[in-house]
Amino acid sequence: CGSGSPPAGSGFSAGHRSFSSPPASPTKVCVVGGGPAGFYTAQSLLKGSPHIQVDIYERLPVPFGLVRFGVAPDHPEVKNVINTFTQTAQHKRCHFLGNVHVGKDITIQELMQAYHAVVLSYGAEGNRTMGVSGEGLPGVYSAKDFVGWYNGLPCNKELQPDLSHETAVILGQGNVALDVARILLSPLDLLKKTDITQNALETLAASKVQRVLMVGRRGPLQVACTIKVNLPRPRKRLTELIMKTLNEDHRGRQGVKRWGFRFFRSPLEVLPSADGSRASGIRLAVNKLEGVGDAVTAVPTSEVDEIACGMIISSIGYKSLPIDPAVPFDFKRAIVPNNMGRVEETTGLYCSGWVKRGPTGVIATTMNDSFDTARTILQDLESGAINVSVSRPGSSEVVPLLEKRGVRTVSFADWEKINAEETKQGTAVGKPREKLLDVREMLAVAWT
Ligand SMILES: Cc1cc2nc3c(=O)[nH]c(=O)nc-3n(C[C@H](O)[C@H](O)[C@H](O)COP(=O)(O)OP(=O)(O)OC[C@H]3O[C@@H](n4cnc5c(N)ncnc54)[C@H](O)[C@@H]3O)c2cc1C
Ligand SMILES: NC(=O)c1ccc[n+]([C@@H]2O[C@H](COP(=O)([O-])OP(=O)(O)OC[C@H]3O[C@@H](n4cnc5c(N)ncnc54)[C@H](OP(=O)(O)O)[C@@H]3O)[C@@H](O)[C@H]2O)c1
Ligand SMILES: *[C@@H]1O[C@H](CO)[C@@H](O)[C@H](O)[C@H]1NC(C)=O
Ligand SMILES: *[C@@H]1O[C@H](CO)[C@@H](O)[C@H](O)[C@H]1NC(C)=O
Ligand SMILES: CC(=O)N[C@H]1CO[C@H](CO)[C@@H](O)[C@@H]1O
Repeated sequence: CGSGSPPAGSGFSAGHRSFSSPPASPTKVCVVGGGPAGFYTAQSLLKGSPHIQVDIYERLPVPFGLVRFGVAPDHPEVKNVINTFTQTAQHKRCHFLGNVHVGKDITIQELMQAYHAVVLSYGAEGNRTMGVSGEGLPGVYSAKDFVGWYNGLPCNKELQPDLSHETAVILGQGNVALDVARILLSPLDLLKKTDITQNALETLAASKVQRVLMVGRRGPLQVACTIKVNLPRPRKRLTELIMKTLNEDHRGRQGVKRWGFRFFRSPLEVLPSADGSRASGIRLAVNKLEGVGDAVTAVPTSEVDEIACGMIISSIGYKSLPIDPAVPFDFKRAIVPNNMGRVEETTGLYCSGWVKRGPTGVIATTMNDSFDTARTILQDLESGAINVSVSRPGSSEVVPLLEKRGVRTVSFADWEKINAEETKQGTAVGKPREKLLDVREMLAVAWT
């Protein structure tokens, strides 16, 4: 990832007749969200035209989205894309403005007035729900929260997952489910050299979880289908997981850790403990398959199955949420409805990444679709669909407006102070970084 090249510049840039009459003032583009989609869209726009300036607004004081808060700590090589994103952020026509919650601190309409074009790249911050009774019982977690917890997402730092029971059930068999299973079973010696949070390490050290079952509604042949973007890789990762858990001795932990799959099972009900205070198991419908190929669906039979467990992690997918009432939203598909990245019914508004296509796909998929959106924007600039003859103030209007509302932004240089602090704290304990978990603490470091 990260090595792909953006689309060639449109006629809007050098080499075309329009170059002789460039816009009087820079073309100002605003990107909402500092994850892979935001950075790849910015990168591609900057390369595509010398007249474009890009401001990236990010809710958190720290950039990179799921590369920081999603990608598993034991896969550091995946995070190398951060180098490319850093180059983009340091580009002279790019600015990062962290600590801005778009939709709350500033509306999309205000951004659209200040910029020639606005790109929504704010990802998928919700979780799909199972829609079964008992889902809200203590002991049931969404994979999104569990992942956020071990990766240091500020809003998940208080999760305190209860790992005092022997069996954990993960619902779903996607790559996130695999990540969670691996973190639950990996030897501590391996994890403690990663950027997993200290808090998660301590909780995992005291874990009694011995057995992790990954439950899927369809069969073994459909597992790969959910990740069909890249068939050999998930197969390889599955094999790696099997080898890892079978071959390693789990020093310092009781017994032998086991994991396994349960196929053809859909959640029916989370079973409460006798006193009703927490989850103690899950009741599953036994399914049969109908249809062919990718369209195979699971249909429940009258048969049911129960698994006793002390922990249930629902890993059935992330979900995008609406950002602002003024922006169209398709609640059924949970995306911003768009045509090649152009948000429906809203001139000047675009989208890329998970909020554009839904919460599936690896970083390379997100890179490709962000390049596609950038290409669409460059086309609209060239065709005049975006009117650049009026100059726009960009951040020179937005930043004072934010200040008036008591919101102070975090620049990329500010983030680099946080980065240096985290790296320093990590080095002291033999980790690549120790993440700051608290937004206030991040801000204090950023603004010293
Ligand atoms: C647990 C997990 C592990 C993964 N592991 C891998 C992996 O190993 N390899 C791989 O290739 N892919 C992996 N992926 C997939 C990859 O992370 C996604 O393809 C990619 O991150 C999607 O990019 P995005 O920019 O659309 O969303 P995100 O990465 O979620 O970025 C969205 C950004 O928008 C910000 N934001 C949200 N709301 C607002 C707002 N209102 N105002 C301002 N900013 C806002 C968020 O804080 C975030 O920084 C993983 C995904 C998950 C969930
Ligand atoms: N290392 C990596 O490359 C990596 C790591 C993590 C994530 N990612 C990527 O990030 C994306 C998100 O991952 P993900 O695991 O959240 O999503 P995913 O791959 O779409 O997997 C979701 C799982 O939930 C199941 N599911 C969905 N709705 C369900 C329901 N109502 N009841 C029961 N089961 C249900 C799906 O089953 P069905 O198949 O039957 O729909 C599937 O097993 C994926 O594209 C993934 O490849 C990549
Ligand atoms: C991204 O696009 C390139 C070029 O079109 C293609 O070769 C590659 O397979 C795509 N990758 C993904 C993950 O979609
Ligand atoms: C662009 O905006 C200017 C100023 O409002 C206006 O005069 C011009 O007609 C517009 N051009 C197009 C193509 O809409
Ligand atoms: C496990 C689970 O489904 N967790 C949460 C997912 O998101 C909804 C809100 O959208 C929460 O109510 C669930 O608790």
